Amino acid sequence: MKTRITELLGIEYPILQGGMAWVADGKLAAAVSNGGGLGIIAAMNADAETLRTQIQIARSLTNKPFGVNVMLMSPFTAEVAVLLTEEKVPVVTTGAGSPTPYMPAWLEAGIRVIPVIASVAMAKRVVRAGASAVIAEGGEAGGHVGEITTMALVPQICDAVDVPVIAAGGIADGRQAAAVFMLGAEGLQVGTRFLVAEECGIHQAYKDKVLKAKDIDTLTTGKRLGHPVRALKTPFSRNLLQAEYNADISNEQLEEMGAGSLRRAAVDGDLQEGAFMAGQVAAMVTKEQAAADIIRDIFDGMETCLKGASKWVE
Ligand code: TUI
Repeated sequence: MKTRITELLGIEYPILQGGMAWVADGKLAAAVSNGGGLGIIAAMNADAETLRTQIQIARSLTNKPFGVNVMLMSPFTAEVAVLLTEEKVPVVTTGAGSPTPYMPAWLEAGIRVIPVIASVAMAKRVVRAGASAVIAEGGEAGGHVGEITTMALVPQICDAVDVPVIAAGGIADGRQAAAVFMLGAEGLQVGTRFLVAEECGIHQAYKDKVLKAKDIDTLTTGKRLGHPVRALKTPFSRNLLQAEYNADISNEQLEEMGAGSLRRAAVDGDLQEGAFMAGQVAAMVTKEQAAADIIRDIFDGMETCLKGASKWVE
C-alpha cells in the first residue's frame, strides 16, 4: 500500500502507534516500527534525560524510523524540544495543545512535525507553521480528547488542509481502518489496541481491564477543567466525575485528585485509584498479540474491506 503517509515516513503500512503516556516506551515503539508501522515514544511528563534513554533503547532495537510524541501540557516541553533537535528524531507528533512555538527549531533540524489536532482551526494553524501532515483525533479516542467524533472530524480536516491526514480515535480493526480512507485519510493511528501488545510493558491488570471492557465501559472526566480525559470506569474515575458536579470542590482539588492517576494504572495496576485511559474501542480488543501481528491483522482486514467495497455499487 502506497499513500502520502507511507512515502513521507518511509514505512510499509500507513499505521502509527499512538504516543500514550506511561505506555509508549522505546521497546513498544521499536516493535511497531519493526512490524512495518511507525512506532512512537511518549515524552509524556518526563524530563529530557528520561526521553533520551528511551530513544536509545528504540535505536538499539530497530533500524526503522520511529517518532516521539510531545505532550504539550508537560512542564518539561522546552527541554524535550531541544533534545529532539539534538537527537535528530525523524518524526515528532504533538498533543494536548499548540506546537507552533517549537516548530521553527524542529523544522530547522529536518524533523517532520505531525501534530495531533481536534479542530479545523488548529489544523490550519499547524499547517501554516509547516506541519508535514496532521493527525485528526476524534473524541472516541482514549486519554485527552476533543469534542468532535472521528466520523465528523476527519472529512472536515481533509477539506481544510492540503497535507495528508492521519485519522485517530475509534480505530481498532480493519473495518475502521478502511472507513477512515473513505473519509479522506491516508493513514491511521491506533492507541488502545497496542495497550495489549506483547511488547507493551504496562501492568497486566491494565491489559486485563482492556481485554474485559464492554462497549459502555469508558467515561470522560475533566470537562470542567477544559481537558476532558477518556478512561475505563473505575472507582477513581467515577469519584472524579462526581466531584466535577460538586460546586464545593475547587478546580485545584480536582487537578490534585487526577495527579498521578495514570501512573497508578500503568505502573501499579491499581484498579481502585488508577486512570486506565482507553478509547471507546476497548471492547473490541480481546486478545494479546505481538505488535507486528496487530499491524498485520489491521492491514489485512482493511485490504479485504477496501477491495470488497465496490460490491455496493453497480
Ligand atoms: O494528547 C492526547 N492525548 C492524551 S495527552 C494525555 S496526558 C494528560 N493527562 C491528563 C490531562 C491532560 C493530559 C493523555 N492523553 N491526544 C492528542 C490530542 N490533542 N487530543 C486533543 C488534542 C488537542 C487539544 C487541544 C490538540 C490541540 C489543542 O489545542 C488547544 C489550543 O487551542 O491550544
